[in-house]
Amino acid sequence: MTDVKKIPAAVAMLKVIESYGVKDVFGYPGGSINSTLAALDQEKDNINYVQIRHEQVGALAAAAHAKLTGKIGVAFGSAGPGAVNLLNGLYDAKEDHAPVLAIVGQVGHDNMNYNYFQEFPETPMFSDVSVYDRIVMTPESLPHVVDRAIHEAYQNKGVAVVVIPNDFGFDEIPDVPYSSASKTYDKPAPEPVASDDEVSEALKMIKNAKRPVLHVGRGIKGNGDKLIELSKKLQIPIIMDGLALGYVDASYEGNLGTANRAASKAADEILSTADLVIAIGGDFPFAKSVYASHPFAYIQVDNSRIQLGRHHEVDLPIWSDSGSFIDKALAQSEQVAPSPFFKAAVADEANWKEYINKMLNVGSDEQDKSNGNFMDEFKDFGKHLKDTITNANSTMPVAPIYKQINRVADKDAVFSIDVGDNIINSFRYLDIQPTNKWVISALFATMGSGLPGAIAAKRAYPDRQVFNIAGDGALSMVIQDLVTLTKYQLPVINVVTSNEDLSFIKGEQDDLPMQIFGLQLQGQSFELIAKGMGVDATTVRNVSELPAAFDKAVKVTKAGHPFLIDAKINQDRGLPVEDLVVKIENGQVVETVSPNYLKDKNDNKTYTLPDFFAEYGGEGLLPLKDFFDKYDVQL
Ligand SMILES: Cc1ncc(C[n+]2csc(CCOP(=O)(O)OP(=O)(O)O)c2C)c(N)n1
Ligand SMILES: [Mg+2]
Repeated sequence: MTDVKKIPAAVAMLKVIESYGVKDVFGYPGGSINSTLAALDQEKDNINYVQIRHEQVGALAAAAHAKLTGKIGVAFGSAGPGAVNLLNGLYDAKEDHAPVLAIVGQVGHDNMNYNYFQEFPETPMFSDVSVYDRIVMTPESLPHVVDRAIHEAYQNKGVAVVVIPNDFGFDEIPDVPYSSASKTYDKPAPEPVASDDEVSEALKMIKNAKRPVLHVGRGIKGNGDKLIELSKKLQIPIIMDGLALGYVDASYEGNLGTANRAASKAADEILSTADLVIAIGGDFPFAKSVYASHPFAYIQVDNSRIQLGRHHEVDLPIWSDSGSFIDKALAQSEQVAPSPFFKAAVADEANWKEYINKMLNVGSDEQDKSNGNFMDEFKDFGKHLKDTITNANSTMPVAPIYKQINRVADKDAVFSIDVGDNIINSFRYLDIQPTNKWVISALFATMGSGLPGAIAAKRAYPDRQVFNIAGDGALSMVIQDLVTLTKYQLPVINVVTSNEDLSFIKGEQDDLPMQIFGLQLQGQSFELIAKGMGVDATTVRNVSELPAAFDKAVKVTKAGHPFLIDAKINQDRGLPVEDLVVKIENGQVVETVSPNYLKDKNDNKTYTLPDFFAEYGGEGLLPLKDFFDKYDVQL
């Protein structure tokens, strides 16, 4: 018998990972993960080690990679603190059902269970976050366990954790083929299909409804055009969950955008008056709020059985993929006559879009007030500290920044959007088309996800333009990884909306029985920080300076280098559509501003809806009733 060639077990592990098409592994070294690093060195022609500066960034990048590409993301960290730091990103993957493999270091097997330095039982720590969580027991089983882990992460849409006693990774094992699921894991499973009877029952309910609404989530991916066809044919307005953004053409007049807080006024208003909601393929994390206004009938279509009935009592649950449900609904229905409710919804949304357009263009006619290069001004650090580093009462509104992003964004740009007001603002102002890709920490909603998402995006799509759009609080949480953009020359356009505030939380505190507390952030110059890390940058304080800053960002990034724009913006709250309360009483629409919002207004004047809109520059916005009256909507 010929001798079988032997290779280190960690190299065998990497060969398994490579067989699934993985190109990048995000991680950070430590004593207990050295055997994996040695293997990454040995395999460097076949797989890339991407060194991030904090394990949470690696895990968030792996999660973002999985969300953007649909393919497994891989992150690693060492035992103890490295493992703990991974958790934030792994929870993000768990919550957004992203397949991620986490390779976690452990002390050598002969030191385990002796309370050795940095040793502690890791599997219990990862048990909640994972769909698969194993410690490797022999060097020979390492490739097998990793193969299973990847397969489980894909099948169960979550995090698989493999803890490796460090010495096992160095041990030589026979270089033999091992059973691998890499050839079969991505074969599509048959999709459930709605029956003809279920579809005709749904169509009957729609026919009997006066105010039906389509509420769609990310399950609509790939079927946005069909949905629009159905919306036109049956005269039903579309409301989206945030994750459906980009999947349904935003310029279609019957697409009202998203509901809840990061929302369009029309979406919230119209949903509050629906007598039938047809929900398709969504997780709807805010169902408890957005469905609370009043009773309505509910049809739910989902390709995952476990989702059915999760958000609302279901009158008609349909276990089906969205495309085949819509195909059948189109085939089995007739064109419906123009409906007053649909017309009113379209007009309401058009009115909102006019407002959005107005906000995007605020200050466009401003003269350029820039006074030279910021770095030139920065000669006397102490003297200029207040004026040049902080936003020093900046009055620049946020919306014109999005106008610039929309202006310079390539058709297939990738947007990584961090948590904070930028979620609300990007849902309202960012032009996300089906040709774009975008990523957020949706359900876990962790601050600091923007930069890791941009790193992952640029690694996965080197030829596409990538934006990281982050608040000052959010970027600060992962700011050390700006240097990762330099290290790997990842030409990301970073846009920081610096308001020296945790504005998203301020909006919440504003509506609570409390003073605003604990939210003010110390100002800092992101331009200087970025430059200190090798990322070219500029500071912008006026709308008139924005076009030049964005032109420069495009120029620098097209030349292959990262860029950062520190946009010093004001602290204004965006129009809080969530404070509008719409009810139907005695056959009339009654729309008011929530008492939580009004509590601070202790003047005795009556406060009307136009007063509310005007506070946010929305003088042209009209109450829902105007549209219902105009089109004679029956209630
Ligand atoms: C890790 C983490 N900590 C706290 C929060 C709660 N939180 C959500 S948004 C937000 C404020 C974000 O501030 P910033 O990034 O400055 O954006 P802004 O809202 O000011 O535009 C906070 C504190 C969170 N989501 N994630
Ligand atoms: Mg902020």
